[in-house]
Amino acid sequence: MTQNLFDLTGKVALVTGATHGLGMAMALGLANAGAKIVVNDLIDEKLETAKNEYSANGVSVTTYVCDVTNEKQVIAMLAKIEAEVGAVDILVNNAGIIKRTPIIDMEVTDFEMVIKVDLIAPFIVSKYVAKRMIERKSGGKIINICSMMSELGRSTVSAYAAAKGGLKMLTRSQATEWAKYNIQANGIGPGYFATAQTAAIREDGHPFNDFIINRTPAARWGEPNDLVGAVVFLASKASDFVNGHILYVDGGILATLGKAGNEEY
Ligand code: NAP
Ligand code: GCO
Repeated sequence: MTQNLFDLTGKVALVTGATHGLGMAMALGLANAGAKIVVNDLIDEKLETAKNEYSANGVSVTTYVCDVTNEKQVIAMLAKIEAEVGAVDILVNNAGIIKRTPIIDMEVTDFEMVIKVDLIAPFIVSKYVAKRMIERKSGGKIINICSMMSELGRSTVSAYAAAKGGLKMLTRSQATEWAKYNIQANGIGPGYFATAQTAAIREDGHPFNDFIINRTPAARWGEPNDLVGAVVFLASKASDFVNGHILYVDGGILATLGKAGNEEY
């Protein structure tokens, strides 16, 4: 019988911050591949709303209030997940924030907060998830959500780029230390996607919208569902020999210098 390399039946997937946006789309994709889904967020009301949206899509999720930057809360949440749902087999470090401010004007506290959520939190959650995978001898999957800013700089997003660049190298470090335990640590690098996080630079005729359409060979913003194939691949047996890889889902942005207008010369 042909083994279904992409079947996640019986696996427990934690997708951090997945009450909407890219996290929810990835969680729904993992559920449709058979995984049991766990979602955390900072605010219980958002989790309740999200639970209804998941249910409307035919997916039952278990939710926990947890600030992923708080080590004690993460340890407590993971213990509850293991007791109530099962030990985490697939971790998607999706939770993230961004602050768009020129370096000269950025408060140190703002820089620190972005680093805390986008880099230190994935370190914390991955550390305790991987510890249980090693103790259980279960193997597992760590998937860190990186960014174009893992490779490129852009004005006003220095903290975010520093965090996402660091997250790329944390991914490779996790792969180096954990591959021998059959834990595959990889990343997904979304291009520019239409979510709440980019609304401010995409909507109401913002000039950045035209820039991205021109800068992206696919000539469109990504839609959250564009990430489902990548996350199911990296969560499944199909990627058991893939380690430390950042899979960019960017419509071709990183493949090109870009173009001025519609020239073809
Ligand atoms: P989003 O709409 O801003 O959602 C981020 C989620 O993370 C929210 O649910 C947020 O919860 C949660 N979160 C933030 N801080 C948290 C904390 N301390 N503890 C727990 N949850 C926390 O972002 P998105 O556009 O869906 O992006 C999701 C991920 O993809 C982020 O890591 C982002 O950097 C990355 N990414 C996005 C794009 C894009 O174009 N949109 C491209 C590349 C990478 P609250 O709503 O309660 O604050
Ligand atoms: C920005 C955007 C980007 C995207 C994404 C690109 O202000 O440049 O928010 O950072 O969120 O990370 O991959």
